[in-house]
Amino acid sequence: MYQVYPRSFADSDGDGFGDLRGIIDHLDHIASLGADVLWLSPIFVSPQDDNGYDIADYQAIDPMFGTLDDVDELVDAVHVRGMKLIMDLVVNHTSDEHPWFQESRDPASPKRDWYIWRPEPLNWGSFFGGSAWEQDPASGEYYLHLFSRKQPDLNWENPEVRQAVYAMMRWWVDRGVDGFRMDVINLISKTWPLEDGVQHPGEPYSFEIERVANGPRLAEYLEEMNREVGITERELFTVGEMVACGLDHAREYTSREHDRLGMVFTFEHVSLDHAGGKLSPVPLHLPDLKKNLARWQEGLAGEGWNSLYFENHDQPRSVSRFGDDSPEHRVASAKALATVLHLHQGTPYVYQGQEIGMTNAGFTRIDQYRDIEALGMHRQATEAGVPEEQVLAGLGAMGRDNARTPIPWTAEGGFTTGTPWLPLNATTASINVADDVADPDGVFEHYRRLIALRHDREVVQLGTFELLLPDHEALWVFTRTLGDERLLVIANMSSHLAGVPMGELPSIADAELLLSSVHPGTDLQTLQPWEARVYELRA
Ligand code: ISL
Repeated sequence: MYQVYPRSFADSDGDGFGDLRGIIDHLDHIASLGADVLWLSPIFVSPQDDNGYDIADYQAIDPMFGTLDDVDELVDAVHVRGMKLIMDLVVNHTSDEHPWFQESRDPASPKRDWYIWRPEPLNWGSFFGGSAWEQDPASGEYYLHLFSRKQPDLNWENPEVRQAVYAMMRWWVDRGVDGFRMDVINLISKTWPLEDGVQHPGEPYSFEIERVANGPRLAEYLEEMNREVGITERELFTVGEMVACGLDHAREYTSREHDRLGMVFTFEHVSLDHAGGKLSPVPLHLPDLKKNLARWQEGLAGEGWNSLYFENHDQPRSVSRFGDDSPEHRVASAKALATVLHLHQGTPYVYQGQEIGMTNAGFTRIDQYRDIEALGMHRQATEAGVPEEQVLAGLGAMGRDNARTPIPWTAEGGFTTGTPWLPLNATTASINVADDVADPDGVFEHYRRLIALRHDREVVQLGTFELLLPDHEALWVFTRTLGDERLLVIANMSSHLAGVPMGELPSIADAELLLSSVHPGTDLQTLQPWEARVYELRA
């Protein structure tokens, strides 16, 4: 899967925002990587309060991105290249500017019940800071918005809402799209009756995610959606973004026994380094990450399907977060991270720019940020007395704009002829698509080989997984086994040399080296910084 975040991908008309024509012009970049599916973040009409995750018309394209004709052309261009195209389905909430919500504001309207209204607010906090309940002057009542106040939650209890969503999905499928990435889909069923949550002393709101996630009717809604849209029947691709989703939920919603979701997209592994809150990141303890992924590998084996990702438009750049983004180690660490991730079982996701090892934005002032989450967190934390340097350090490490800077196509930029909506990275002269793609030892070429290996070898797709040396602080070692095929993956996830305890690993005598992240030495006694190797072991 290759994810495109359209506003930052490629600008064809010089307005500073990426657009559909820009994607069409650069499709060969994605195809040459070997991607099978392209996921487009939202391109629909939107006030852009949350960069398009606040939709005012599901069946029209925001003029900043282009037209429906451009979408039709993109669908064809994707299909001609043997790929599939999936759309972002954002139906936990709409924009407050959606006509459905505008009608709903009138208590006498038949659409009043399409959203969630109460005479008095509950004590719930929203994901973006502040209360999750907003008073509407039209009636004096409060509506629920789990995200910004411009993202009112739809009331999925109402069958008309569900049918309207399914009709919209069918319309897109008839237009040629191959499936959907479903935004926070496990929030659509709430636990009724809605009640105040437990509030911790000193905290302005309650944040009990279990009141709003994985509600009692979720399975029913997903099965109904599957039936009504013909998801299984038409072999459509679905991935459900699931916050607060553990292994049990993942199994429940992706097991082949039911027609619910094709796969989940989960968060445990990207929460390990900010357990105390996104603004207080702690250094990653490698064994935690290895063991977490291993637990999901074992827990879903034969019983569900997971997405494999280190980056998307909500996460910082992985080479800055889990790797080493210094000039000396950036390329090798990007390749080592790619190697371990792509050799797990599941569907690997490459987020635009990851394939050339892009780094974090490097912002140091709040006026450089555009993201509603970053601005909200900054306001809330500084009001609560957190020193500004601390807030900026947190955002610098974890803020969502880190991954939203425009793609540097060339050393000069090449994203737009105008002024980009968010500055390009200061490193563009040295980290850009043209230079990386031309380098046979570049990050792109390494991703291309990993993807080719997965396409060629069933053991990568389906082999069972075993983590070795789970507590080792620098080495990430595992095997994949299918019948008599067996792969050994061994990576030094540190910026120093690492000795390998050969006696504790399967013998690599006669093994074939399939891939490595740096030019390998002759033996395996000592690995270079960020050296990752994939061996095929003899049975
Ligand atoms: O990134 C996050 C984890 O801290 C959350 O901010 C994020 O909002 C959450 O993971 C859900 O994400 C999805 O829904 C949001 C939208 O802002 C995100 O971009 C989207 O991926 C609301 O639609």
